[in-house]
Amino acid sequence: MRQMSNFNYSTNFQNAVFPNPIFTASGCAGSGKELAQFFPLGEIGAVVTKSIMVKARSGRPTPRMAETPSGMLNSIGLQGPGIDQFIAEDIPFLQKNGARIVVSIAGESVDDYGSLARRLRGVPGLSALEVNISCPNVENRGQVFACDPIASRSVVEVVRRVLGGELPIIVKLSPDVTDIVAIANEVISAGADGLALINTLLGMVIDVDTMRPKLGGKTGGLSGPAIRPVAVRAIYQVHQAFPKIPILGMGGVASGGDALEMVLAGASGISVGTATFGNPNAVIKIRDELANLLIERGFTTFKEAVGFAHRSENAG
Ligand code: RRO
Repeated sequence: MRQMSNFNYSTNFQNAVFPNPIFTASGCAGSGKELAQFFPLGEIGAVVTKSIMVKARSGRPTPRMAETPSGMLNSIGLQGPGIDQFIAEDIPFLQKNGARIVVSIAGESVDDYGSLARRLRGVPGLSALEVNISCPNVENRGQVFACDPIASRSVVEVVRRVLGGELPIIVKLSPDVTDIVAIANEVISAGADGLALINTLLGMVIDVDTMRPKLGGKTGGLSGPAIRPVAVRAIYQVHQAFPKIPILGMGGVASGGDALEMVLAGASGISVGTATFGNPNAVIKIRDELANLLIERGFTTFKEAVGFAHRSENAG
């Protein structure tokens, strides 16, 4: 990186401060064990853990992945060890490895989210909570809280009530809605400190030889470069409506240029997910590329660049 010493790369989500804005994306790096073989976890902004539920869960039938043009479908179905084992094993591992930790939670009911927040209250070493209300791989669409403004509000209200002001709450929204700004408005007024934009889009692939869906769960979440323009649009719209609410942007970021696009649209942090499957060092590569691009463009702090596309539009 060029002249990094004069460049302030730090970002924050409410009172959680990160030395740089490049995070893992929930679900794409587990609890960091695999990535820790490639780089010290403390070198990235934060590890966002795979969304954890109250109980252990084995997930959906295989196959659980399918390649698509410029992307992939996943149909994992919230596989995980459950909150107790996660707190006992995964958090201590991340702490020992110097990671800043954003814990992602997911539930089948509003009560589940309350229970998860209660279990996490007082756990040391956490930077923030990601409240995932937008997993597409659930048994019915009624469980995709983020598609319904009232359900979205109820989840965030309960988490806020349980946590008080203990941790910043970042709520993860779905792009599969008519008006993402309306959902953002509900969760912000219910107490969200930040938003994670976007989860995967619901998709499907049919194998023309077997003439059946390729995924065991039939449908899956579409990620990768194919969805990046959808993510940039969502970030831009939400930042325009709520310029003070920090956004963790994600969806097909594979280079510093891709990350810069999201920052200019209004993201205060960037999660890298699908790119990690092809290159386990993608998060580090993107961290360095983005810093260089910002320095080349004359920025002395990362924060000056957040939402710049809106400002230049106004100026022009
Ligand atoms: O576990 C999954 O299948 C999954 C989740 Br929780 C999510 O939020 N997004 C996604 O694409 N897959």
